[in-house]
Parts: sequence; C-alpha cells; structure tokens
Amino acid sequence: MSKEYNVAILGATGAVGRRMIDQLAKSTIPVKSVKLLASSRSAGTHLKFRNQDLVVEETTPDSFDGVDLVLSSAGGSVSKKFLPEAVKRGAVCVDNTSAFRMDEDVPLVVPEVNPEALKNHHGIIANPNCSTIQMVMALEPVRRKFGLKQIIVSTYQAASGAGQAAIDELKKESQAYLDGKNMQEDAKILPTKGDKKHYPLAFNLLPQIDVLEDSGYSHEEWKMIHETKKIMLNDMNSKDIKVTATCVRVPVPIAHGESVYFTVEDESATAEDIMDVIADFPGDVLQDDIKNQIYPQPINAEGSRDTFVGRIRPDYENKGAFNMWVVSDNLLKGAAWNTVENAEYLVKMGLI
Ligand code: NAP
Ligand code: 3JN
Repeated sequence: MSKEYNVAILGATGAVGRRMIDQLAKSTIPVKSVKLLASSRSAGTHLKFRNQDLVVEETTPDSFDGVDLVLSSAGGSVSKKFLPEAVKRGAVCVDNTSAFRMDEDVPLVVPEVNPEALKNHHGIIANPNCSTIQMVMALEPVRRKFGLKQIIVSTYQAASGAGQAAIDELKKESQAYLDGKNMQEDAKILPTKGDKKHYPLAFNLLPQIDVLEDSGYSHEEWKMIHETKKIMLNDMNSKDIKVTATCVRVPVPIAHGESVYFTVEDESATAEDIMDVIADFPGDVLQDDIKNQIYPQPINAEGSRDTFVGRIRPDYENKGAFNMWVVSDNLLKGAAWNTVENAEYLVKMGLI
C-alpha cells in the first residue's frame, strides 16, 4: 500500500489557508489526517475537509508531532517561528511566505518550471510570490525555446493579495463612494498594513505593494526581480536575464493582471511562435483571439488553477521584443494551488 500522509495546514483560517484546505481535498496526495492550525484568535473554529468537520487548533511547536507534511501560510514571522520546529520533528514544509525564499538551501519552486529543484530540499520548500508565479508560468516556455534577455513587467494586483481584510476594505470603500461618503476613514490596511499612511483603493490605483525601499523599488518589485532569477536561473542575482518591475494595486477583488514586455535571444521568433509554445505549456491557457475580443480577464480567472495569457504581439520597433497580458487567480496558482502542487510533486518524486 502507498504511504498516506498526516498533513497540517498552518494559517488554515486565512484567505489562502481556506483555499489550501480545498486544494488539498482535490489533490492526488493520499491524506491520512488533516490538522488545521491558526492563532488563539480562531482556535475552536469549525472548518470542513472533504466531509470531515475539523476544529482549528492554536499553533504550538508540539502541534507538529507526528505530522509528515506542513502547508504553511500564516505570514513570514509565523513561518520563521514554527517551521524549523516542524522540520526538527520530521515534517517536510511547503511555505507560502517570503521567510525562506532567498535561503540558499531552500528550493523556490513552480512545479511546471523548475521541479528538479525540489530534490535539493532540506525540509523546507518555498512557494514564490503570486506575481512572480504567473509571470514565470507565461515566460518559461518562451525562455526554453527562444531564450530570454529582458523582462519589463507592470502588475495590476488584486486586493486579496493583502488578505481577506483588504477585500473587506475594498468593499466598504466602494459602498462609501457610491453613497457619496468619504472613503478615507475606511482605509486602514492598504497600501500596506504596517506603513504610516493608508489610502483608499476603491476607484483608485496604488503604486505601492509592500514597503518602499531606499532603492526606489517596493519590496514586491524586489521580490519579482530576484525570485524570477532564482526560479529560472537558480541564481537570485544572475545577470543573464535583466528584470525590472512596477507593482500596482488595483480595485479588483481576486486575480492579478500583468503587462509583460520581453525580449528574446532568437530574433526569428514570431508572435505566432510565442503563442504556440505558451499554448503547449502545462498550466497555461492561451486566450488570444483579437478578432473576437478574447483575452484574459480577472473575473474569468477567479477559481481556476490555470495561468491565462493573451494580447501577444510584437514590438514593431524592436526586433525580438514582444508584449503580452497575463492573468491568474493569485490565491490559487499564486498561492494555495502552487503550494499543494509542490506537495503533490514531492509525493510523486518520492521526496517526502
Ligand atoms: P489572512 O487572510 O490574513 O490569514 C492569515 C492566517 O494566518 C490566518 O489563518 C491567521 O489565523 C494565521 N495566523 C496569523 N498569526 C498567526 C500566529 N501567530 N500563529 C498561527 N497562525 C497565525 O492572510 P492570507 O491572505 O491568507 O495570507 C497569509 C500569508 O500568506 C501572508 O502573510 C503571506 O505571507 C502569504 N501570502 C503569500 C502570497 C504569495 O504571493 N505567494 C499571497 C498571499 C499571501 P487567525 O484566524 O487565528 O488570525
Ligand atoms: O500583495 C500581493 O498581491 C501579494 C502579497 C504577498 C505577500 C503578502 C504579505 C506577506 C507576501 C508574499 O508572499 O510575498 C508576504 C510575505 O510572506 O512576505
């Protein structure tokens, strides 16, 4: 009989954690038991895994006794505190936070792109940032066939990237705006929770995701640049592909959009060639039919595990350069599904 796994979900009550429960239920992982972990705030909450009623427990180091697999999404400081404890107790952890992403001995994995990196794990595997995941999903088939020289990306990121509370904030502000009221008093989280100022997102755009650094870039932009290099080239500082990013929060609840400009080494590549390799790549769906106004949209991507790519067109003024538009559900492929998919690969590859 094949091995069955005792699984713990850390951050189970969150926007991502709830989707992890659902993705695990739909996965190919043979599950023996599931433990739902969060803080003392939600200990005692009842949630369902398949038809089982489960009670959320407060997380302590001993919560990981007897656990084989941890799916973690409770924020970076919680991961730093508890995942080494889980590893000590023999668990393998797939972590959806940035806590360990840049550690040398921690693979940063999108399973369709760099599954071999999983072989180098020492107990922790990191899930990349949602904006990075959907971009590398769209660009990896292009890199493999035509080589990539440069990426210039602008993101259009949904409110849910900042958690359930940010979705609630967007809804409240939208209602206030429609009622002719001042939205400022509802702005308590965005652009980023810990920062000094908060601005309304409803009917607005915020060119700040995560903190702004002395370099002039936001930390989200920094993540996109260095995570892309680590995933594609196994070197977070590689100069082999130049990457720059502008990250913007938009008043959309779920699913991030990205405008991606890229240049390839093989300048004979055409837009049709680019479409063909993307259409053939597992997990990518080509939605590119301009005569019929078919292109990716967040409202259609919500709830799907796929990455949708369209508006692929050449830059007619620069050879070997293209534009495209990429949309994916940031809470699924960008978070919960990629985490569970990494765990599926660990099982399939005999690495857990
Ligand atoms: P969320 O809706 O605010 O949920 C946070 C979860 O963490 C809740 O289950 C919360 O439990 C739990 N938690 C908070 N403090 C805890 C503690 N001290 N001990 C145990 N559990 C604790 O946030 P979310 O949107 O699901 O995101 C959660 C984290 O996932 C983020 O902080 C981020 O690190 C990561 N994330 C990554 C991506 C990505 O790009 N890959 C995208 C989104 C989020 P309570 O119910 O008890 O408060
Ligand atoms: O804002 C978004 O759209 C994505 C947010 C991701 C996020 C939010 C809070 C903390 C992260 C992440 O995964 O990079 C983190 C974090 O763990 O640093």
